Amino acid sequence: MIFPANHPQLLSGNEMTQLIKDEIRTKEVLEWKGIHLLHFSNSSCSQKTRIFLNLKGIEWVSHPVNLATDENYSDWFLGINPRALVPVLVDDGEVHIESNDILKYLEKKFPEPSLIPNESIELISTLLNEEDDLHIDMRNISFRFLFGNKARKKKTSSIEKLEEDSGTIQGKEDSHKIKELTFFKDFNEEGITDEAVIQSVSKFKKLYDNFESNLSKQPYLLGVQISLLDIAWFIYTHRLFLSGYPFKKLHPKVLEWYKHLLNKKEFSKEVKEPIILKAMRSATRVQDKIAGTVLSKISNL
Ligand SMILES: N[C@@H](CCC(=O)N[C@@H](CS)C(=O)NCC(=O)O)C(=O)O
Repeated sequence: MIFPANHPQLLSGNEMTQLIKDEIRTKEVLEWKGIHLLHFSNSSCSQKTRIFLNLKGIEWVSHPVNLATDENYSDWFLGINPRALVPVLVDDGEVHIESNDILKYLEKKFPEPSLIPNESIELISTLLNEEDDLHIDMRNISFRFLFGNKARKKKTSSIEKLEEDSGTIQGKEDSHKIKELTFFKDFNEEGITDEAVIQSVSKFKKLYDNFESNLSKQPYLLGVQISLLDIAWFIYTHRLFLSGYPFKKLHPKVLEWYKHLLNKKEFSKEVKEPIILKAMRSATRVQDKIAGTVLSKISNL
């Protein structure tokens, strides 16, 4: 597959998720020059964005936002993303949110090396929407099996703050915010239930069955060359792998592809697990083993 360098069909700037200048309440970012990324070390969408930046060799300024202390609910952060989510890209004072839109924007600005092949733009956009639609499913798995069902409880004050925030996106009240609020309210109340795990895992399994057949014919998800789709799915696969999803048994080709990507430094350095998270994951795994509630058992895989 040939990957041309220019992308005339990529979305134009105003079709992407970019805040209008007047919507940016944290005015200091208007003065920032160059590429700045607001991100969190262990956030999957931030990891995806950082791997993309690494592969492109783009220079960027790092602004860590600590999700563990709800820093994303500060007035400062809500002033650049009223959804209270990372990552956020600031490029010469312009504010872009939504990781897949950020990456499409960067692809257009930095076409080499190509990570969105011209002939696959529509396909990639569709598949990236599918990936984004699974974000809450990914959260269900991560929160249940990696962070433990109690560890990421959201402060009521943070939930109320997001509920009351009046920030808009592209001139409109944000319809996505309700999804975030619902997730965290439900999570605070009952954690991630077995039922939620079963449903989320079955969605992933269906997609991995397709990937398994693609990857038995070609090295990367879209062909012979690495693309943004590989980066996006590498991150999900990494999370599922650490959560105990049985790749070896169900999707050996996917496992091979994942390990091949993990061997690349641009990938491995972004998913390095901090000791504290590794300890939380191990403790969760031990408890699950004792209770007979590991992922494969709950999901009957
Ligand atoms: N669709 C969004 C999802 C972003 C998202 O959910 N980010 C998570 C981290 S991966 C976040 O900021 N969560 C806030 C929290 O946990 O408080 C994107 O692709 O950028």
